[in-house]
Amino acid sequence: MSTIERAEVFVSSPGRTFVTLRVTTSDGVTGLGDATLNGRELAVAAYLRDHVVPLLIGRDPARVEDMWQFLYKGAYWRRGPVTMTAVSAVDTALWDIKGKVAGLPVYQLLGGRSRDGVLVYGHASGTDVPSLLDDVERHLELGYQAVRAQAAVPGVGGTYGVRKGTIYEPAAADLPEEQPWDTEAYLGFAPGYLEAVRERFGFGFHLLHDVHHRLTPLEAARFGRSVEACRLFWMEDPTPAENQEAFRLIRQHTTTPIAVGEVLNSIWDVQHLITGQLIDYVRTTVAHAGGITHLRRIFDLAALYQVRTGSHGATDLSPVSMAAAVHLDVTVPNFGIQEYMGHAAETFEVFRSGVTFADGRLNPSDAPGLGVEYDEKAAERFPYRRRYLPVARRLDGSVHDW
Ligand code: CS2
Ligand code: MG
Repeated sequence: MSTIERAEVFVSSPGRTFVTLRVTTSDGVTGLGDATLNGRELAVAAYLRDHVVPLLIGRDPARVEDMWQFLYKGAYWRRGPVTMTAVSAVDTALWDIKGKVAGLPVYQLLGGRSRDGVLVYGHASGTDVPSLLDDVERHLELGYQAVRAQAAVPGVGGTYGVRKGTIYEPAAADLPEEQPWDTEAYLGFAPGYLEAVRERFGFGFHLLHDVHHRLTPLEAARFGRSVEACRLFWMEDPTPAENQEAFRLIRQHTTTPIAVGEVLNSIWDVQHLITGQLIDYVRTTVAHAGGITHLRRIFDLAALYQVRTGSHGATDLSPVSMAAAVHLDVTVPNFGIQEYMGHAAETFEVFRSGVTFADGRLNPSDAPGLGVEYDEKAAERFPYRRRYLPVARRLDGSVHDW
């Protein structure tokens, strides 16, 4: 029987910081997992190196479900982003190994294709409405059939989601950048630029928007109602999701679809949202919600309630978890859409991925496993850089949800 012989944790910053787990079996088969948690990367690296890796050595890599239960229940302390990102990385690496041993791409182990490609959405943004419209046009010309639109709110510096340069990266400073936030200014401005997108480009593509946890439930209800004529594919994270019941109030006032879940990391964190049909898309990911094994459970629960998938796919999810996401997306019956923000060129000097983009869709590699390679030699050229996500403060100086 093959056993796990080695498990290495790599922290490198090619374009941005990533934490990558590589598991190697006694037969020399390797598997990769993404253990990146934006702004808290070293916490997961330490959790893996100091607490998880010693448990992996000598175990059977084929026992993926057993390993998941062993790491989840064996920790005693339940859930949380650090623990679940570490569990996710191990799980993903074992699925990669399982595919390589079977000589099959992971999606074939998950039931085979249900669709010919994975619909994705890209991120259009602008410092003002004209530059946003130009960026939406650029994405449509690139073949995207779905585009997220975010614009800076006049007078509110550092508004969420506005790209600086070619790749959007919010974790840009060695200490948290403190950004002002003004809900009234946002509520008075954002509906207008979403209407401007529809006026300029029509309804022949999906338009998405990320509120990014910034509103109270009633403000979110007001926002959702104000943009109903824009026919959004979804409004994302309209209010913080710790209080899952809060979404019922939003639901009572607007038919704008709701997407939640990127900051959540277990089926229990989205259970009420799904079973109460309080959301339309669940955004949990391979990287943060327990890997392929647990994310499949979340997606299957969602399918019972006609909630579709809409996994997070920002730059801080590495090409490893993006590849795993596409393997899962291409198989699940209740797939909705996959976020695809892309990565910097330096990232692909370290990660070689077989995922392909064409006509607004992604497809997984047909290589055995996930179809991703990690070049640790190249990674040495990109030493770790500490970066924090910003912190938002209201105009009175009090901390707000960023
Ligand atoms: C955003 C993310 O892509 C999204 O939907 O919410 O960019 C998020 O801000 C980052 O992933 C945080 O690291
Ligand atoms: Mg988001």
